[in-house]
Amino acid sequence: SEVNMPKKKTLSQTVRDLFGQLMRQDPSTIKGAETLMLGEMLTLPQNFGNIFLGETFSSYISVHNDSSQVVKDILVKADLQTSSQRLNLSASNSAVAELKPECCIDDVIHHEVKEIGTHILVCAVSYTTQQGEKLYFRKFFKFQVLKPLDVKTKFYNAETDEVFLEAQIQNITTSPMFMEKVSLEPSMMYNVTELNTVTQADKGESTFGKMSYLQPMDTRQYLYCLKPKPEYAEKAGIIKGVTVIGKLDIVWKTNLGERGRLQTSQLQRMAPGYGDIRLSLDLIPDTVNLEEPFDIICKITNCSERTMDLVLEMCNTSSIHWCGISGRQLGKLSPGAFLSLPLTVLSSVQGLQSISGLRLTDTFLKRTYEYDDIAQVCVVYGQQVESDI
Ligand SMILES: *[C@@H]1O[C@H](CO)[C@@H](O)[C@H](O)[C@H]1NC(C)=O
Ligand SMILES: *[C@@H]1O[C@H](CO)[C@@H](O)[C@H](O)[C@H]1NC(C)=O
Ligand SMILES: *[C@@H]1O[C@H](CO)[C@@H](O)[C@H](O)[C@H]1NC(C)=O
Ligand SMILES: *[C@@H]1O[C@H](CO)[C@@H](O)[C@H](O)[C@H]1NC(C)=O
Ligand SMILES: *[C@@H]1O[C@H](CO)[C@@H](O)[C@H](O)[C@H]1NC(C)=O
Ligand SMILES: CC(=O)N[C@H]1CO[C@H](CO)[C@@H](O)[C@@H]1O
Repeated sequence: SEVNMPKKKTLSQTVRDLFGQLMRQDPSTIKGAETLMLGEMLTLPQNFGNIFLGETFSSYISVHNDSSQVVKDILVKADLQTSSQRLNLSASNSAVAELKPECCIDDVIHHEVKEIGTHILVCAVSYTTQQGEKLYFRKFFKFQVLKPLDVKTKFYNAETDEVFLEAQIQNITTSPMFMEKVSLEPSMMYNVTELNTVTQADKGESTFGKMSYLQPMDTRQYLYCLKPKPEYAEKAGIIKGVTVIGKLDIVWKTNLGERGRLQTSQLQRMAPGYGDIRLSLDLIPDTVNLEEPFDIICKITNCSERTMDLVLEMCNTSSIHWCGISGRQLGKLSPGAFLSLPLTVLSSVQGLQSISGLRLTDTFLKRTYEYDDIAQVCVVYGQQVESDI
């Protein structure tokens, strides 16, 4: 008896012609390679080729009677041994009553690979001969599951409560790969905007162009903007510690059109520490005139659990000058509540200037909180700047 191992695909002549034609049109194909690759493909059976994490491993198992005898009670088992577990891939547990000479038992097994490293497909066949002898044999087929992509993520906290997520996805395979989908499924706290199209409005062309191929070892950066949903936005100022942002969902296809899919685990972000009192800017112009006062709106959020009595001081820096009275009392703020404070400021120096020098003092504990580099503004000389903020 014999187990004839996987024939990945059987291609009819028409399909081969069509394939060759498509290969010639495919920009990732090297000239003349279409026949070469087809040749390789048709000799695949002894070799599984590459299998990547997230793809579905499929195999055709055929048990054929090479003998001149009818055999009985044939049981075929297919197990997949990974480094951590043994999986049962058999479709059924029932034995086939008899197998006549030249006949086969056919089975197709599927398994979505979820582990990297060495996998061994173990096919075990037991049967009974006409003489009543119970026989058993096994065949092993070893293959490697490789990691297809390398994913790195970075978070950027905006001055508003928005969070920007940059996902770097690198093709680390040696086979052509077509990126079908890369999306972010946000956690329930956030709404997401994908920033990977040239024009946002019409969800137009991808920033990566029409071709969704990754060049060798190339990395692509996908960008997402996450906004806390209204019901969470108020609390955003007082969220402390780790928050769940969401997970990335990546779908690709390899050269035979097999689809692979990977989801990252929940991405987590350490919320920036705001201390007891958070000061952020709600409104600030981009560009202002030199030595001309401009208005900003500060937002002061109570992130504390204790009673405070706050006094606002405004300290001039070498370039930033605060207009108005320093040392003013701010009213009462319940926990999580915020206060909008319009302030006027001017810059005596040109260029990109940091808004700095705000001090909040808690008169109970006599503790002063310093707020420097809150935001930046571009200061220009003599030009008429539109002062809509
Ligand atoms: C393997 O799975 C099949 C289908 O779910 C089941 O019928 C069979 O009993 C299982 N075999 C073993 C050894 O668990
Ligand atoms: C966020 O998503 C919810 C639905 O999940 C929607 O009702 C709401 O308008 C969205 N908010 C923004 C700012 O897009
Ligand atoms: C992916 O990268 C490998 C080398 O790292 C390269 O050989 C292969 O062609 C790349 N795939 C695509 C679709 O660019
Ligand atoms: C912030 O909230 C706490 C808790 O209620 C309160 O005791 C404290 O006075 C508030 N701080 C300010 C500055 O209003
Ligand atoms: C800060 O600068 C402004 C504008 O030049 C000026 O009116 C104010 O007196 C300065 N404050 C201090 C404390 O020097
Ligand atoms: C009786 C009969 O045809 N037996 C066949 C079982 O299969 C082997 C291999 O194909 C043949 O050689 C036998 O003749």
